[in-house]
Amino acid sequence: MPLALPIDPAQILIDGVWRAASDTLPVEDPSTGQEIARIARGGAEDIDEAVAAAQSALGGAWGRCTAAERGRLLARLGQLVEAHEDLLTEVEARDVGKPLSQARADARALARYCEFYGGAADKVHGTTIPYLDGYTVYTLREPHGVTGHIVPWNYPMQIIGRSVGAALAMGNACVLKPAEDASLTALLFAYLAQEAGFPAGALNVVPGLGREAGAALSAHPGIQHLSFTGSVATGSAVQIAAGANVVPVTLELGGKSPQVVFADADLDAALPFLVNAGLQNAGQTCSASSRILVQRAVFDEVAARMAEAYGAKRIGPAMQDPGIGPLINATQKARVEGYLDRAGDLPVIGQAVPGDDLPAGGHYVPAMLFGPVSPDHPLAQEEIFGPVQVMIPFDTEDEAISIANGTDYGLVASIWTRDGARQMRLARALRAGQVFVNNYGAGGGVELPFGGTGKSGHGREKGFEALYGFSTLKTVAAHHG
Ligand code: TXE
Repeated sequence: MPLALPIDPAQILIDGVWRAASDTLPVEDPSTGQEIARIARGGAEDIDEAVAAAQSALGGAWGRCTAAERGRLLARLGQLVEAHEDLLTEVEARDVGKPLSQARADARALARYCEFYGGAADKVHGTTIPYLDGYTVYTLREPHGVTGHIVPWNYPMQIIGRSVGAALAMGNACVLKPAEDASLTALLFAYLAQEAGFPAGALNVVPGLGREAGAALSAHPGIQHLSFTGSVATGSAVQIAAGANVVPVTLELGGKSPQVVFADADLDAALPFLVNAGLQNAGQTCSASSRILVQRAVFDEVAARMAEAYGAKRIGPAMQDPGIGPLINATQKARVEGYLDRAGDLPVIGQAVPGDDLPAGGHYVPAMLFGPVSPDHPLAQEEIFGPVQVMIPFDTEDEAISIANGTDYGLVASIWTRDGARQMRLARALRAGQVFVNNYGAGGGVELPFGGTGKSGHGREKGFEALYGFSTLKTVAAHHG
């Protein structure tokens, strides 16, 4: 069934004008494999135009907006997102195969990002600095200028909210390149931004292939900041391209995030987080918890209870709102199946298997829980980005820390224990941008600064911290005698 949209999804938005690109790309529904729309295949010339439009917006109506006016526009945009929640939910479910209730959570998060950054826009202050006699010194937080945003397909609405929302709040003009597999809600967001009254050129959207529009944006000399979320390989290429122009880059590159369960933990509280943080969005979550470290005394009990939870999961088309939907595309399916092959004879603790009645063209894979798995096995080291978790036993606190920190990544970690001193020790010892104590936030937390260490990337988005990342600091030293 074709989608009913208020815009032509095959168009790009530059300088407040929707227009066609020279070519288009198909939009596939991952639940069925069927084409449901076409989007623009933007290229280098479109990116040139979008950057030029953003530059002129900074010198025009957008650049003249006060912080309070930017905040009001974002708040209005958040209300429009809220009012269009059903549309955004359905479009996301069809476009990326995300089960309806999970797509709805993303639409709500997008509205909340607009609300949060709308409220924050006029609350970013500079400081005064004591200096030499006869001087007054103060700092100003200023926009970078034109910011580029390369967004992946797994949480389009949330990632647009956290990066474009914060960038607009600080007065940057944005060029957004959504993923070729997930451009529809980005286009709807841009449409709603126009409806909210954002001046032309404040937000420009050019869908297209990563190697074309994405590469052109990351190498563009006219941008002053780039925000990228995606794979390590592409993130590294993007950073190198931006580096040639000395453009700062924020990279969020996923992870292999552990949950560490001690024998004294409240297992009833932990269980839903242990399972859902790994299976949410079919495991295609940067902060998915794909490693479950369990103290040996309770390993069997946790394994049995997780196996039961896996058995209760249903895999199905996104529009039926199952626990687990399809993967985004055939490439991702093949990638995950490759890891399942590499599992070899690893013991299977639990699983959920796609039924025979699912649409043949959908990208469904089984959800698999393996264990005990050695910490150095590829399934315990590499980001799989599918509904696959490994369980790893440990004996001592030191061993748990060493296993938890023993990958190239460092995005999120959690600790499950009732021992307060241990909570504090591990919160410091774990190598991660976010540590949760007796809970886990996969993808959530608009207010919480988020980002990684090691191969998980650098820079922080979300929360108030993002406003510093999307601005630059000027120090003014005035000599008045
Ligand atoms: O990512 P890419 P892919 C990881 C996850 C997944 C793997 C591959 O492990 O299995 O990456 O996914 C754009 N210059 N994550 O291939 O290529 C692309 O158009 C500039 C983790 O989809 O990184 C899209 O908009 N841009 C992750 C974005 O980069 C380029 C989320 C991400 O695509 C480009 C997604 C280029 N040369 C995947 N090539 C997370 N951190 O959550 C592609 N792009």
